[in-house]
Amino acid sequence: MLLSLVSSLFLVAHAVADSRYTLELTWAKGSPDGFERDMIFINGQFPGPHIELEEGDWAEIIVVNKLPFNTTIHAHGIHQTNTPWADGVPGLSQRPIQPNDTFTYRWNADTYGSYFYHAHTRGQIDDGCYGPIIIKPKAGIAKPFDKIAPEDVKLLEAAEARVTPLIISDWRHKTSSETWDLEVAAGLESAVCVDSLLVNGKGAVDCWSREELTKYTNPAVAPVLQQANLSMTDKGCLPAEVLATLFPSPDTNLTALPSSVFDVCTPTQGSREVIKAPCSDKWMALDIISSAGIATFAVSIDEHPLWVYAVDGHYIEPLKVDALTLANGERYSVFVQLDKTAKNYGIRIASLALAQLIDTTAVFSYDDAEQSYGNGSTTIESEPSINRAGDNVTADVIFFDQAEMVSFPPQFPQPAPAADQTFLFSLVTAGSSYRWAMNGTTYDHAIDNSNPPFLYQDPHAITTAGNLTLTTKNNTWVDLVFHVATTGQPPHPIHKHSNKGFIIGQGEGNFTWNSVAQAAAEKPENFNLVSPPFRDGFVTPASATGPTWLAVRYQVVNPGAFMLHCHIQSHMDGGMSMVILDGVDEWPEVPKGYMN
Ligand SMILES: *[C@@H]1O[C@H](CO)[C@@H](O)[C@H](O)[C@H]1NC(C)=O
Ligand SMILES: *[C@@H]1O[C@H](CO)[C@@H](O)[C@H](O)[C@H]1NC(C)=O
Ligand SMILES: *[C@@H]1O[C@H](CO)[C@@H](O)[C@H](O)[C@H]1NC(C)=O
Ligand SMILES: *[C@@H]1O[C@H](CO)[C@@H](O)[C@H](O)[C@H]1NC(C)=O
Ligand SMILES: *[C@@H]1O[C@H](CO)[C@@H](O)[C@H](O)[C@H]1NC(C)=O
Ligand SMILES: *[C@@H]1O[C@H](CO)[C@@H](O)[C@H](O)[C@H]1NC(C)=O
Ligand SMILES: *[C@@H]1O[C@H](CO)[C@@H](O)[C@H](O)[C@H]1NC(C)=O
Ligand SMILES: *[C@@H]1O[C@H](CO)[C@@H](O)[C@H](O)[C@H]1NC(C)=O
Ligand SMILES: *[C@@H]1O[C@H](CO)[C@@H](O)[C@H](O)[C@H]1NC(C)=O
Ligand SMILES: *[C@@H]1O[C@H](CO)[C@@H](O)[C@H](O)[C@H]1NC(C)=O
Ligand SMILES: [Cu+2]
Repeated sequence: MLLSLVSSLFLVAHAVADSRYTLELTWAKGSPDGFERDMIFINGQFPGPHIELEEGDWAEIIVVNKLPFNTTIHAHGIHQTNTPWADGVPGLSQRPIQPNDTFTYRWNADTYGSYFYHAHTRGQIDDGCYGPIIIKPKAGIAKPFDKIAPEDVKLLEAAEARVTPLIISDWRHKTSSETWDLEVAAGLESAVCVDSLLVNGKGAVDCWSREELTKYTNPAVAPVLQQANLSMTDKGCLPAEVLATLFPSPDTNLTALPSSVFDVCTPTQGSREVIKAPCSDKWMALDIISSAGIATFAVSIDEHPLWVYAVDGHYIEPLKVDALTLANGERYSVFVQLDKTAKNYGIRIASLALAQLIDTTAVFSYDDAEQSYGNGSTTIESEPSINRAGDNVTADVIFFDQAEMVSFPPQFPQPAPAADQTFLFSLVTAGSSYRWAMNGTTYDHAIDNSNPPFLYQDPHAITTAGNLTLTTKNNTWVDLVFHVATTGQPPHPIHKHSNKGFIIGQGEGNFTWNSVAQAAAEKPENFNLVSPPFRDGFVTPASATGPTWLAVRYQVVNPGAFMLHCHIQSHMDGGMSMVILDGVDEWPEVPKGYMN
């Protein structure tokens, strides 16, 4: 009996792991910004422990669910080549991990770079369930470092080997399920108003003065506020009344909102992350990762340009910038040259959302002659490149521009010149301001509990999800065209599981064509099929003044049931997700014993 149990365990594909991690999830009191609430810890830590792998390793990640609710863990950006059952999406690749259950994820770290793992059940990212994944590149792989500093290539490689994650997030004093319940009760997307921003799990509630709130109020929202005779709230938020006018909904009931959600700001002491920069290393590498629930950030380090050398875990021709825009789920790997006076410099993070003025500062601390890292103080004495609203303070501040990013090496990878199949999505709110849809139909969370999960079903027979599933054939090229159909939508950071895709075009106005080929024939200036950005997140342009669109092309190479969704947690929870059944003609057979 024991013998057969042991041998059947070993029949599971790739039972031999190169790297094994156990992640125990618990629900306990924590106060990352100085305010105590219930939250998720991983092995007692927040954020969770670093998972460090070598390119080519088989990883084994054992998740022990000590939470009082179901969960799953998704490795964001990991391809899951030939392991679609380890993708961590409830109802698609597995059944939820129930309280006191364990689930083991085994996957190959087939490409180097910066990734992260996070809960993929409802809004649990907003409860703190995430941690970084670092995959060290194989020896001998081509790197673009000579374009940064030819004389320092060895130092840059050494800095890359020591890379430090900088996980940036937003944080609320309500749990994700309380936030959802409030949205339902108020008929309003109250998740837009957060309490603090965190860097590596540290921050504080920092209430701005009325003068600052007035000074930094975005000119785009000023007229709306003026018309309502209102101003940004003490928390820096657009008042709920104004949001309710911008996103009218039959079920709006603002009396259901406690004043702490939009209005009252109560400062906390909190704490500040200090990144120690030893001058003697000459260069430092940071993996900047957004695990945000809602906000898009501007990120900058005072007086230090950032050399962006990889985006979403993929090398690019390095770009030297002063600041970058960081959307939910994105990763930027940057080098910082340690060539300035030893003292504390500010790492400035500001939300770019129109719905809230909020920022935070972490410390980039040089050692001094006595190796005492900024002399033990966290006082910052440096000149910012961006202000509290995330705008450049002078005209010469350079922001990372995705349109300029080119893969390295440049000849690889390349999109096919034409697609075999085109899907057109019409992104809208559906019925209420907190309900969203990828294409008219909001995601049905009953799918989370589908038994068996989609991957275990005949893909041709999956009908339960109605308008929410798409099918593709293996080894074909697919165009995804996202049409932001209504005015006033924020950028949507769309994430495709398993694949990276090429962002081949974008524009303003309605997408009135049937295919990219037609559109590109008429508007070649809106497309780049030669050296397009290659990413696993695709941010649609905001539709501030009218409709916009974004076109993405990807190759189906890994059959399985994968999610396509907005990475804003309240949009995903509100239904902005669909399922792509990739490669239905080569549907995989799941190793025996994998299903939970
Ligand atoms: C999980 O196990 C612990 C310890 O055995 C027990 O106290 C708790 O009730 C269990 N929780 C659930 C949801 O079964
Ligand atoms: C606008 O609001 C202020 C302060 O709340 C109030 O004093 C003023 O009367 C209001 N003006 C109008 C036109 O309602
Ligand atoms: C609005 O919310 C309040 C507070 O929760 C509740 O008492 C009231 O019944 C709600 N009104 C409607 C119309 O649902
Ligand atoms: C470092 O701190 C010590 C004690 O607080 C102080 O005497 C000294 O002047 C500081 N050095 C620098 C370089 O600021
Ligand atoms: C910020 O940059 C833009 C574009 O370069 C420029 O037009 C603007 O004047 C800059 N803002 C400030 C305050 O210098
Ligand atoms: C989106 O909805 C429209 C209208 O129902 C439909 O024609 C189209 O095929 C849908 N697109 C996708 C990708 O499902
Ligand atoms: C938790 O997962 C189990 C197993 O899939 C499912 O039966 C149950 O309904 C789930 N609970 C919730 C609240 O979704
Ligand atoms: C699919 O969308 C169409 C058009 O919006 C709608 O009539 C139909 O009810 C939807 N089907 C499902 C299963 O949601
Ligand atoms: C986009 O299409 C909608 C619906 O067909 C139409 O009402 C709107 O005027 C169009 N907008 C533009 C900018 O063409
Ligand atoms: C799917 O297509 C890719 C790309 O051609 C190929 O590498 C892979 O082996 C195929 N998968 C299956 C299961 O046939
Ligand atoms: Cu969205």
